[in-house]
Amino acid sequence: MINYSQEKQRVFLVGLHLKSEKIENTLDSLKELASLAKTLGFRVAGQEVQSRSTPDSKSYIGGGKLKEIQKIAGRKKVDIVLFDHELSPNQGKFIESALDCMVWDRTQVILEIFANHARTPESRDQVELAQLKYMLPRLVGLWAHLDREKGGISASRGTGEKQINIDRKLIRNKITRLENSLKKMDRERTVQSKNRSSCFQVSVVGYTNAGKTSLTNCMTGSDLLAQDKLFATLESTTRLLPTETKPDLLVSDTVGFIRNLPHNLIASFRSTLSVVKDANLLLHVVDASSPNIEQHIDTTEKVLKEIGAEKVPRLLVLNKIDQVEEDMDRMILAKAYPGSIPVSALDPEMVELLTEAVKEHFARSFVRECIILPYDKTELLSHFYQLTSVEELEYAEDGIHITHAATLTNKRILNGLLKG
Ligand SMILES: Nc1nc2c(ncn2[C@@H]2O[C@H](COP(=O)(O)OP(=O)(O)O)[C@@H](O)[C@H]2O)c(=O)[nH]1
Ligand SMILES: [Mg+2]
Repeated sequence: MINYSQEKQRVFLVGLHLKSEKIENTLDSLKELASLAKTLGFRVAGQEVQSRSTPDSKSYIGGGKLKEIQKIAGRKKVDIVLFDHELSPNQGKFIESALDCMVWDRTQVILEIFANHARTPESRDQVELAQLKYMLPRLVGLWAHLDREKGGISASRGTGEKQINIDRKLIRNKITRLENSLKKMDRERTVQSKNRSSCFQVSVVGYTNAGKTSLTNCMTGSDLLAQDKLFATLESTTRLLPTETKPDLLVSDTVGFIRNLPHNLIASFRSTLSVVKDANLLLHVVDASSPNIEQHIDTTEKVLKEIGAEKVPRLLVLNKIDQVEEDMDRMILAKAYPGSIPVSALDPEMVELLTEAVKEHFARSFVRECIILPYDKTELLSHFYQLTSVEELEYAEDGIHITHAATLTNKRILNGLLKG
């Protein structure tokens, strides 16, 4: 595979402003595309925005604007033109031949970043699967030159078409292989997560670069990679949050979201994101200092819905509050997002308050009770310590009186053990 990142490609950004939408959204999204491009090591040579009521079915931005961009791209010696939208295969082909230079859409940019950042065999397979699904309908045109070259010789006509069919078959086979291998890894994870089902699972979710990894690190005393970079984390990592009560709390750091996250990518990452769907609590982290806070929250909520996690209880965490300097601004935020928790991942005392809030959330689901453990079942005593917070033990005539607090799930597990 070509490593575009090292070539310091010069890129030019193109956005379409739909007249029914706010221009700020288009500009914010373009700004984000610029950061995505920089994450890939590209140099941004400029940008253009076209306003239309609907995208053009052939050229997306309209033929006139396309000509204009072709001239600018030539003048600025642009290597790749990046469109801030997902282009259909036909649009991509048409625009590329009109501009006479390489054209990428937003999906391709995001896929490339994911490919560069994937570290585990699972995430590499997930990204490759999404890339192949993206490529499959776009093969047409790739081999068209074969037909053009041999166009005059009737016996060879269709060579390109044949090549496309061979490629399609190869890609489909590879897709099946990847899907099977991912299913296998998913089954192994299910076994692992069953082992953890007696614990509380907290998943940290939110927009990319909101500070999810930094917060997870500070809460659990870990040293996961946190960077001022989009999509530094692709894998879900689970860490133990030490508490005085049982069950233990597990905190999972996950991949961040972004607007227009390619659908194929979400589908591929569904198994990694199962820690989100199966969590007992979501910490939805937002960058409180971002002017686009509202849009970031909406995007995250949309993706949560797409992966079936909309019903999981959540706490909204307003991170990077150290960057919100004015008291007035902090007050406005507190009022706009009631129940949210302001925090700075750089301030351990504030993070401690967040940890307390998480524990408090779970404390509400604890039930206190006293159980008599007969002396012929004392081997179960260790399970009480594992699954509940044991508050008092009294060795009486009829057995051990254990006063403890437990969640309903763990009570059910204990009752099963006591009956068995
Ligand atoms: N000022 C400030 N910077 C933060 C805070 N939390 C994270 N960051 C920085 O924001 C960038 C992204 O953080 P990271 O944890 O990787 O974000 P993630 O993509 O959500 O996991 C890093 O450069 C962090 O150092 C915070 O509370 N305050
Ligand atoms: Mg991260």
